[in-house]
Amino acid sequence: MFFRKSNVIFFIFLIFISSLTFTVDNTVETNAQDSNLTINSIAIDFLWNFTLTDFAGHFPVIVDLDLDGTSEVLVTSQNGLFYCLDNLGNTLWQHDLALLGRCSPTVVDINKDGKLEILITSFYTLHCFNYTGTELWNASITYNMLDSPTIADLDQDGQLDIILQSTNKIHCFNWNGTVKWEHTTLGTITTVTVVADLDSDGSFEILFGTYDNKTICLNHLGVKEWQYMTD
Ligand SMILES: [Ca+2]
Ligand SMILES: [Ca+2]
Ligand SMILES: [Ca+2]
Repeated sequence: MFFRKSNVIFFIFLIFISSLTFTVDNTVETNAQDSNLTINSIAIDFLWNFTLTDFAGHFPVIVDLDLDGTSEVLVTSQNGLFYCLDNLGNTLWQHDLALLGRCSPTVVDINKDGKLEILITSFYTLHCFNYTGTELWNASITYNMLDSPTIADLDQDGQLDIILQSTNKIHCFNWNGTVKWEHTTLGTITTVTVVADLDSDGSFEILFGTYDNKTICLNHLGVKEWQYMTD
């Protein structure tokens, strides 16, 4: 969601139907045109709103981050601020991630300790925060303006891996932010990555597209298996 104003209000809204009455005059009629459907009134109220200092960076993520039974809201603004709000719109914590790209955070228990972590990219950095907003680690990437990281256990060793596209690289990180492999492309990467076991051999492949009309398939080690030229 983008707002082209310097100050914007980020709305979290629920629709309350305070008075909604349908009146149907005919119960069993052979001619449907005789039906008389009347909506008397619908009232819609905003539950709360939260003012960002710039337009929204990308779509928000709503998740019970601290697993307490109520949802939190993760939202970014284009000037680099990353907010965690409670379910009433109050700021729980925030970070200034300079030059944030158009990315929404990915929420996952990346280290398998039973607590959720947040992965989010700024232009040159992949950040990992815990659920209280403390940065656990960060890792360098090349210029990133694309979407959120993809999470999969690529090598099926029981530990999650992080796949992230940047301008001309597919980055693969271990769960703790150390580099697993990188694959450099000739053309600018224009899509997010898709991970799937394409050939049903029990090993994952990674698919993405580039500006020079290629769809590229990597194996789980980051080695190119094939490419397909589109028109
Ligand atoms: Ca919660
Ligand atoms: Ca965790
Ligand atoms: Ca793995």
